[in-house]
Amino acid sequence: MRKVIVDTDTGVDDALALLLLAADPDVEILAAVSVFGNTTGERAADNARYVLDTAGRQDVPVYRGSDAPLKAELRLNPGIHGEDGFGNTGLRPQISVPTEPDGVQVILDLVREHEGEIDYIALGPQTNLARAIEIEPDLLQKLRSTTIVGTLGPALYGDTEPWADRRFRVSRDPNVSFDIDAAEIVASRPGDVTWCGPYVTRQAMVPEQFFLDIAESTGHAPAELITKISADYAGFYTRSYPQPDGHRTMGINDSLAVASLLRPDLVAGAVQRPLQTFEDPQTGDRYLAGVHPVKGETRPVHRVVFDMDFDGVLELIGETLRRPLPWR
Ligand SMILES: [Ca+2]
Repeated sequence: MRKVIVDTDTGVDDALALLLLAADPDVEILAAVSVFGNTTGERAADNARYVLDTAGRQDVPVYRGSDAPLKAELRLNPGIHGEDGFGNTGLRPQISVPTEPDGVQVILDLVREHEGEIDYIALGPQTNLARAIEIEPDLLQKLRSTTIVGTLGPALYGDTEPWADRRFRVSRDPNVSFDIDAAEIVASRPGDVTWCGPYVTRQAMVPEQFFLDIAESTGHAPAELITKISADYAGFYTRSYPQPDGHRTMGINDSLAVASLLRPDLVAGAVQRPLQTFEDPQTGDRYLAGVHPVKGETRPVHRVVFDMDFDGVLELIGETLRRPLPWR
């Protein structure tokens, strides 16, 4: 069994990613820990609880992690996942996730207990990881692996302004932008770390109809949950990324990172790079990207994914949502 900690700012694509983990018979989710991002930390925790309950996984514990960035001001954007992270559907679990124990302490305790055995997957800002690293500087080396949704991707040789590269303009990198200080802390530590950012994930647009068809043909609660919470979300994606035939579409960002962990064969391209932050002088936005090593490089090297087998990921999602409950 693969032991996993999932760190989530539970919005729509996080919900789908959580379902992939919850359905996998080879995955033991030791804990889901919330982080602010797509919504408040409080709602992120309750949404994770709701997703796991919907999947019949009441056995998976959810904890409250960080509610704000390390130093930066908390600025949420309700325009994509809604105020509640669930497309303003107002869905909530029967019992809200309590504020205690502190999710970061839970992470530290679990890593101590299962040193070298845990695959950590961060679907939101890297704040929980950074706070845990501040207490346990070798945290990443004590994890079996760390997979993070973030970075602009690997910069090309000689790129000194990655945001000027058209490839990077497909999207911003919300998770890193929310808490660049946390991202820098994580990027500065050695470990088996994989970054899978919007440069990859925004290539994977899925027609909303894909989910509607599965929900309608199976009537399974997890598939129905995704269609319920994604109506506004698909509206945002359809406006932002108009499709040639006008069909409604949506991103599945966090699922790609989960797929890269569960199904490494679906990673079509990745490089080992040190990471560096850049500041866009026009907007003041700061970004993290994998860069070519310099002579006598001393920075730790992490893995940056730049391509995936998107059809394979979609197949994995389809299989998962068509699989009848119970998943345990
Ligand atoms: Ca997320």
